[in-house]
Amino acid sequence: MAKKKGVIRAQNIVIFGAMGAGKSSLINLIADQNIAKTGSNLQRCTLTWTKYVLPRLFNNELQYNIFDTMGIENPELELEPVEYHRSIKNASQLLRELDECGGTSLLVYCVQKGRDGGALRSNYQLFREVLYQRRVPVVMVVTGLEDEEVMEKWWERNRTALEASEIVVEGHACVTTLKNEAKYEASKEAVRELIQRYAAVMPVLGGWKKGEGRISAFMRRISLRQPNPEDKRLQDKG
Ligand SMILES: Nc1nc2c(ncn2[C@@H]2O[C@H](COP(=O)(O)OP(=O)(O)OP(=O)(O)O)[C@@H](O)[C@H]2O)c(=O)[nH]1
Ligand SMILES: [Mg+2]
Repeated sequence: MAKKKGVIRAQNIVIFGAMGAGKSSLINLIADQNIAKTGSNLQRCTLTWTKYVLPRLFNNELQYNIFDTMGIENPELELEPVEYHRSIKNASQLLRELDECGGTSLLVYCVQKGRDGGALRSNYQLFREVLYQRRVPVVMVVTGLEDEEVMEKWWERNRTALEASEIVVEGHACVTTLKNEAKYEASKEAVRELIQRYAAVMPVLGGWKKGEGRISAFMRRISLRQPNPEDKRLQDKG
């Protein structure tokens, strides 16, 4: 089929995870430049997002749009009604924007060593199951591993706990995002490879209109319930 002139083909990638997990640092690692603001951000999580456009990430004609999102930190704590409604509205706007950009190719779950906020499963469920009903591939990137002799060991120690929490991902990378670390280049390559390998060639539409009902049902469910016993603690605390 002939290419339409002037149309930029793009892949949309959504980074999600708890507050402070290293999502923005991960975007800087992928881009190999400081484009996303990092550091403590005291805003409450109401599912807002920032879109970063990377026109030439790989040696191909695709543009990569990376969406840096703010997930739900403590879903077990009751959300203020105004935050609850804002979260639902923001999530459906995110879906709408992703649909308008052509659909989503990959979900990247960002987790940081030693920071288990207890929302591990809820964040996964929200993005993987509620927004996309398991139709978009999901991978995990674990940050903060510069002190591990072999970063991959984190995965070996924690994979059982993740599986017990029913967090299943297609692929993973164990990394550090810190530029002055010796493992920085290897981390960048590992994450870039993960994106190339797992991003769906056919992007998936979230159906934002239908999405609103699903999102509000999920938010209602998590704001009413006690901590999820299936949300297993990761072994790493260091
Ligand atoms: N040691 C270490 N610190 C990291 C790493 N990645 C991120 N950090 C630090 O973790 C903190 C949070 O990183 P951010 O990238 O801002 O995390 P975020 O998920 O975007 O945070 P919010 O946007 O607030 O949800 C910062 O102080 C980062 O410097 C890493 O690989 N190693
Ligand atoms: Mg951030």
